[in-house]
This record gives sequence, C-alpha cells and structure tokens, in this order.
Amino acid sequence: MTQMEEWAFPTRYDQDYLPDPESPYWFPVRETMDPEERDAAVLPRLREVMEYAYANSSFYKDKWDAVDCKPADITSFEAFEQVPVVTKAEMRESQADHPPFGNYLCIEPTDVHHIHGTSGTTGQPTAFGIGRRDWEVIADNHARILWGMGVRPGDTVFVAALFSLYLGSWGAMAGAERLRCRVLPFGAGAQGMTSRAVNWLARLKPTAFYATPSYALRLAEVAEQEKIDPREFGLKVMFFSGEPGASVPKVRSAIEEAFGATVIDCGTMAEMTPFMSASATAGTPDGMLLWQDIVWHEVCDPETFRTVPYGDEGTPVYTHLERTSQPMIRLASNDLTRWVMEDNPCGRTYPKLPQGVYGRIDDMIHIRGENVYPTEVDNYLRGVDDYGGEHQIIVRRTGSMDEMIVRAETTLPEGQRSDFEQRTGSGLQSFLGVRVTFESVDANTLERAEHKSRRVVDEREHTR
Ligand code: 8LH
Repeated sequence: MTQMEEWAFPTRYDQDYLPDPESPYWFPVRETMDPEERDAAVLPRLREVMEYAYANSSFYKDKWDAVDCKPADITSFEAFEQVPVVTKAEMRESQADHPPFGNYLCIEPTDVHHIHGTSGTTGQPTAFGIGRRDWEVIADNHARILWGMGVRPGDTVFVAALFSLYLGSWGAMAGAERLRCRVLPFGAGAQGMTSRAVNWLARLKPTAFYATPSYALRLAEVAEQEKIDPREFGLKVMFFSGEPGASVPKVRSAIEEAFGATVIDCGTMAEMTPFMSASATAGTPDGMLLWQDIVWHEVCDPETFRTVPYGDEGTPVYTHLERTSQPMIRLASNDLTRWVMEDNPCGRTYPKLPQGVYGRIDDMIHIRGENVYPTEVDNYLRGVDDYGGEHQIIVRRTGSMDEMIVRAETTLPEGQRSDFEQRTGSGLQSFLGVRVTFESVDANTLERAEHKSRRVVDEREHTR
C-alpha cells in the first residue's frame, strides 16, 4: 500500500505544513493515487469511524443495534451501503431529547469550540457543536482544497457571506487563515453592505472571493449601478457554495464575464463541514471533484440508499472520515446530482459531479407529470437578451390544473416588451417541456438574495 500523507484517525495535521510552492497538490499522494488503492484505505477508516461513533454516542449505538449492524461487520463497501442513513429529522429529534447538541456529539460538551446552526426558518434549528481539534482539521482540509483552487499564501480572500450561524463563511475563513492568506471577513446581509463591499473590493483588490453565486451577481449589479466595472476588482478565483449556480452554465458564465475571474463550485452541507470536500480545482474548474479521502461521498438511489453506478443520477450521502464531534455517518442530503469517474485534467483521481449539485429533491417542481428544476429556468433566462437579472416562479392550481407562472425582469421599457414576452415565454416553454405563463416586470423590482436565493412560490394546497 502506498504511504499516504498524514493518514490517521483521530486526525491531527502538522499545523506548519505547506506544500512545495510549485506543486499543484497539497498532498500529492492522496490526491493522485490509484482510486482503488484509496478506496482500500478508506474502507478500514469507515469501520474505525463507526467504531468510534458506536462507542461514544448512544445515537449511533441505538440506531445500529436496532438493525443489528455492527461496525466490525463493515468489511466491504456493499456492507457499508446497508448502514442506515441519518436524516435531518433524526438529528432534530436527538437534539430535542438531548439538548443542545444531541446524543451524537461524541465529545465532551465542554470541548466544543465553535457553535453554529441551521437558520431554523422552517422549524426548530439544529445546533452544530464542533470540537477544537476538529476545527483545526477542518481548517487544514479547506486550506488544502483552496490550494487546489489556486489560492496561495499571501493572497487576500474576501468573504462576502453571512457571519453568524452560517458555517459557509467561517469554514472558508478558517481554511484561508490556515493557508496563510490575508482574510477580509466582510460578511453580508446588513443594510447598505453590498455597496460598501463594492467600495472595499475596488480599494483592496483581493485575489480570491467567497459568497453564494446569487450574491455575486447582486454585487455585480450594484457595482454597475455605481459605475464600477467588477473586473477592476482584479479577482482571480471566485469560489461559491450554499446553492446551485456555479455549475449552472449561464449563471457561471454571467459571473465569469462580470468579474473576469475563474469560477469554482464547492459545498456539501453544514453538518458535513469540512463542507468544501466536494470542490472543483484550478486544473478541473468545471463541476465538483469528490475529495474521497476527506469525506466519503456516495451518490445513491433516493429510495434504497444503495450507490448508483458512475454515469447515473442520485442523491449524495456523506460520511465524515476525520470528524470526532458530531461525526455524520451516511447523512442523507436530499439533493440531486450525477457522478462520473473519468480522467481529470488536474490529475486528481477523484470522482466528479460534472453538473455540480442541481438542487434539492424537495425543490423540484412536479407539474403535470413533468419535473422542472428551478435552476433550469435560471439557466434559460440568463441566456435571454434584455433579461433584467431576477425572476420568480409561481406554481398554483387553477381549477383542476396546475399552472406555472414565470415572472421575469426586463430592461426594456413598458410598451416595448411584447416581442420579449413572446420569444422568452415560448422559448422557455419548449426548453422546459411544460406550459408556462410568462410575465415581465421592470428591472430591479424583484427581491435580490443576500444569501441563498428563494425564487419558487408554490401556492398549491397539497404541497403546503
Ligand atoms: C448546494 C451547494 C452547491 C450547498 N451546489 N447546492 O455552503 C456549504 C454549506 C455551509 C451549506 O450551504 O450548508 P447548509 O446551509 O447546510 O446547506 C446545505 C444545502 O445547500 C445542500 O444540501 C444543498 O442543497 C445546498 N448547497 N452547496 C448546489 N455547491
């Protein structure tokens, strides 16, 4: 077996390590090794993490005892695929019964170093308790992935996402700090902040930028309103997580064109921090690679939770390989993607999600027997001339029929929109394969996202 760099559980990385400046890889062996050999190293690690979780949490012990699943039995990936998945509902229940971190914490509550949480817009929020040592390991992993994106020590990284419960900003910052970058934790979401961000970006000219994709487009709009060309910020790398966008072709090209920077998609789930374990690289900038030696990513059938073959679509299921606090073992994401295994131009031997994560299973619009992804509408509209930059999708039931209304902004003045409405409405309809009622509204009238966009309003009784 090839000697992998710093491969142990519990994990502790050398905090002073930096790769050879000429190397595109942080850990050349781990990143470019034969995938079968990597898998052979991961399998006993999965068992080890399960043994640890079984010994340290009544959550996992009870869950696995109930189905007679023992960590020692995990001697093949086929056996691992039968480990029952963890759902968000189970975590909420565990935290209600064992507040505040649930009985899957696995470390002493006093050893929790960072507390984050879900926004809790739909029900009780979930608390994330991350140990000090885990936080260091997360920073190391993110530094390694940022290195893969082409970010280097001394680069200035502008973090333009919410700094509160949201783990995205903190995780990006921890990685950039470990990489010895200069971090500007700018944040987002407060009144007037976008225009201040434009000012700071123009003055500081950072190299790298992190946000949600919809917020980057918002920022470009505000810059243009202020007569500043976002290309003057001089950004080289823009990395995004939190929602689909960076892998939606027209959204991606709109960001690339506005800022003149390389767009990188990354991100799994807050529970899965180091959430950048699915990430593109400088040499493979499209889609996302699955850094299988950091987090074990499976793409599964959403009903059986067995992995689907490469080339097929399914839902991501994630397992931590290095976390000791709240380790997630087969966390069901409820998202949708497709995975492939092919030669990556960057030389990393990881599987890839060529179209990123397209969206959540729950957000897919089921209308008259067809499935529509909200990102398809975004992708279409971004390619249309005179589109004003924002839209809404309204689904309602009229009589016994479901109706989809797309309301999009246009830069055209009223009275000169009939051609726009006609060509966009019929184009969208044939692109999606469902009937669409198309309406146009003035530019800059629909709400812009400061964080993750919410463009779908489903008014149907049965989906409420
Ligand atoms: C994505 C993506 C992506 C997340 N493409 N959909 O940002 C990463 C972490 C911190 C995060 O956003 O966690 P959170 O708030 O738990 O949300 C996770 C969900 O966000 C995930 O299940 C996806 O639906 C979505 N998401 N990154 C597409 N690059």
